[in-house]
Amino acid sequence: MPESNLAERSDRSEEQVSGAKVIAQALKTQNVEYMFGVVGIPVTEIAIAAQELGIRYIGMRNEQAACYAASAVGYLTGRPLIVIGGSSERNQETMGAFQEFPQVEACRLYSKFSVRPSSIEAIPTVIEKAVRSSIYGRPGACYVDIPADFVTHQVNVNSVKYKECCMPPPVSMAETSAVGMAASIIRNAKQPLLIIGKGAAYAHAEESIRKLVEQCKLPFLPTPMGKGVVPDNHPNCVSAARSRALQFADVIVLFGARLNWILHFGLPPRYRPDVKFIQVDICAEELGNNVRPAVTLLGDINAVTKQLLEQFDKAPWQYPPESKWWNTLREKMKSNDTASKELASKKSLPMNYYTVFYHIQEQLPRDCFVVSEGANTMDIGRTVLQNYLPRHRLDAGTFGTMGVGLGFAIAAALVAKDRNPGKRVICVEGDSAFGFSGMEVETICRYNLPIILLVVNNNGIYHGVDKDSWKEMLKCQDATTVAPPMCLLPDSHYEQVMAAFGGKGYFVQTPEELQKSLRQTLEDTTKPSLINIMIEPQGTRKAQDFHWLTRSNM
Ligand SMILES: Cc1ncc(C[n+]2csc(CCOP(=O)(O)OP(=O)(O)O)c2C)c(N)n1
Ligand SMILES: [Mg+2]
Repeated sequence: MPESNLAERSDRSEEQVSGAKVIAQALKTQNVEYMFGVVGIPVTEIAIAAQELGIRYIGMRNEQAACYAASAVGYLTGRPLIVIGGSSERNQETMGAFQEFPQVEACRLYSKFSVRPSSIEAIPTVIEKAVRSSIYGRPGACYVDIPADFVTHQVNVNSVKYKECCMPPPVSMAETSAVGMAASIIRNAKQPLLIIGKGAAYAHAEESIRKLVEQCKLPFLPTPMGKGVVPDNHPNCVSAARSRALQFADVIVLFGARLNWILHFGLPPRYRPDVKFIQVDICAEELGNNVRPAVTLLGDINAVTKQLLEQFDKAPWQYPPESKWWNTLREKMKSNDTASKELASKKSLPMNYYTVFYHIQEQLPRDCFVVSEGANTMDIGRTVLQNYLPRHRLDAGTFGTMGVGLGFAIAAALVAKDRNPGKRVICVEGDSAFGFSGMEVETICRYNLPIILLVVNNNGIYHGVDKDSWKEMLKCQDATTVAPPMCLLPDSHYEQVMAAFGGKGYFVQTPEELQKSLRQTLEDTTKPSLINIMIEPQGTRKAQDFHWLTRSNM
């Protein structure tokens, strides 16, 4: 609160302020810019109070989508998620109050800090701690519980003390001896590989990692959300030979990438049993998971990469660009590229995934945000759609949670509007994935965010059936007994959902229709649009070296 206001108020000690206003002011003091939610008793007043203070309030259609949107804003701006939940009045607790539930306990499992302030006066301290906890160390969500009576009750303005905005997270660096050891292991590697994870993107380590890649001429592989930290079209990017690179690398440096299922736990047969991992991570508890690392570098990923660079500045070294390893990787990339291009060039209808993504990639603006979810849609799309900038890809990530796409797209569109006007948001959705948060199309239209939604429609989850087979199936028996669980209603007109709220909808079946509608949507920067792209219901991805890459989608 500005000093002058405080001075003015100190001599009017009877002035009262509601809990809702205290919450809003505490959030504002912590530099919170965006609030996403669904209002109802008792939280409506909090949203209104926040708007009065200039916090942007975005009303969503579902709290899940609101959380997804807020978490994506957090990822894009470095200010993770604070969840504020309204709970029942304290004096009705244990009596079976309206929506009574042990919310603080329930959220404790899923958040870094979960608490109910002890009084309205305690709210600013608790909110400062929630914001600080969410951004210090490994970032993560925090929960603040607000009983209904806190929202409306009034307290004396002078009894509330606002806490200054917390300081930015301190930057930690790795032990010097460990950095020296890591550099020496890299220098002695025969088949080195860098893996760039989401942590590197979050840490804004793009400049230093790119310098390391280029100075030492090392091959690198991004994880799904690490895409763009170094551009996908960089000559040292070996994404197109991913399995090969993982399988035969003898030294792997992980920059903010966990050895979880996405990286096949770091275990054979996907890796050499004797591979040496160098783990760079901000979270100590992550170090040593699944595999015993050769060296661990605990600290801020950008700062630690700079420490590594110092080693290579002191004693310059580069990995020979004409090594056998580089040649193996290049050969594999070439053959995989050829296989994808062959699939993409197929003229048969309905289209396949590769044809669709090839045409999207052709027109994708280089600086756009790409949001994606689905199974095949997301996995295949990721291999074809390129990212050239860090923090410009948002997908279902570690948890593979369907339903995140529209919230993420809304977040990216808001951040783009405020910080990078003109940048487009392309949201590539499987038809099933789209359904999880489909009503957020109304939110997109209400705030007139010019998002381009692309629904890759194969009539189902992983695959479906065509219209005729569907009809045939229903002739014999009830759908609940015969319809394959993966099937959704064939040929659904998802574009009409967009049209229903005033956006532009397209239904496309051919490459020409897809090209044309994409061109039109990209030209129109004033409106949201949805292109419903029909593809073959039984189409799958090209053959994989390892089956459980696809099995993990289940
Ligand atoms: C919240 C949630 N529920 C269910 C699943 C299981 N699941 C994985 S992918 C997927 C949808 C895949 O279908 P679609 O989005 O149409 O993509 P496709 O593979 O058909 O291209 C589902 C339901 C999940 N990952 N998350
Ligand atoms: Mg599908």
